[in-house]
Amino acid sequence: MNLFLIKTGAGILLLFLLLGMLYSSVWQPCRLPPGSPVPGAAPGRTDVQTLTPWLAPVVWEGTFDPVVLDSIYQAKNITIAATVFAQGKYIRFLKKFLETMEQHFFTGFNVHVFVYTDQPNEVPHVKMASGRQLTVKTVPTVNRWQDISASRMVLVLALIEDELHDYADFIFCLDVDSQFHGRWGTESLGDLVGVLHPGYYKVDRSAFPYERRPISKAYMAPGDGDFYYCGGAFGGLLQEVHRLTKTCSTNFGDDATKGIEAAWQEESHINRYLWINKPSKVLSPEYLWQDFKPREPELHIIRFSGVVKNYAEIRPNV
Ligand code: UD2
Repeated sequence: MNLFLIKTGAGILLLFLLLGMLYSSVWQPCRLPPGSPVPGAAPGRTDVQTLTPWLAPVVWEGTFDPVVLDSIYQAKNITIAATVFAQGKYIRFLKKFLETMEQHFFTGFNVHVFVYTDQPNEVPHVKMASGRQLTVKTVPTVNRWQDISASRMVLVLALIEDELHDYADFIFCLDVDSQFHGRWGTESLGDLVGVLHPGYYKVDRSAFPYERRPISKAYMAPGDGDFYYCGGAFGGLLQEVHRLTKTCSTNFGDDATKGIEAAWQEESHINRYLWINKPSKVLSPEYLWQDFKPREPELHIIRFSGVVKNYAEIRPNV
């Protein structure tokens, strides 16, 4: 009897051993050995900061796989809105902006561009691919460039509230005196997205041109701040950009009632906002370079860049 039990036990043990061996021989090839890259993984970068201290990615060429990202967002059938202001002599920049945007900005996705101008008849006709459209918004002529730059917040806020909330998912607000040179796509999407200013990403924080007067709502005390973000490009989810534009336009208005204007108008308010409300994604200066700057070695691609301009000639005031 005892011998029978021993034999049965050994038989069951052998059966389990055999099943275990069969399982591992069948499934082992499907497991990734330790350290294996995820399919489609980008090589990554070690020469630049690719993660903020609050764990937001800093997007540089080589840190993402565009094919993987596009397939994720294509399945969601998203719509991206973009705003651009072309008032006064800045209308001259619009054609190249729109033409290059068509080539590089979210190609293959639903895009709705809103052009704000005081010269609607001068808006160039640029052929757009299916799923992409342009709407012209006529605004009054303004005679101070500072007011044009700053009024964008109020108008973008109104656009989100009045028109976009029904159908757009993300929005980007961009300067018109710029051109696209390379892909600007789904890798840039995030809840709240700021772009590192090309003039300050290698500069000590103490030299950032934040608003330093405590009376201003854009005030940044010495030691405050993470990065210096540019005013010429920012974006994110509709509801996040709604919060940003609402806060910044209210703060800008509060400053105006006290008779002050922040050092860099809405850019100063954006910087204060993004210090308190950390962006979930930070775009490298690839996403807003400046043509007058020599190219730096860490810049493997320039996606969007401000053209060289003569301020004295194009601005309505000095
Ligand atoms: C910086 C910022 C800009 C804004 C400004 C502070 C970048 C690259 N640029 O650029 O976004 O924060 O500082 O106010 O970060 N505009 C017109 N007509 C005008 C003047 C301005 O349409 O007569 C619009 C246009 O879309 C232009 C934008 O306002 O791109 C910003 O004006 P800017 O380019 O003169 O500002 P700038 O170069 O000082």
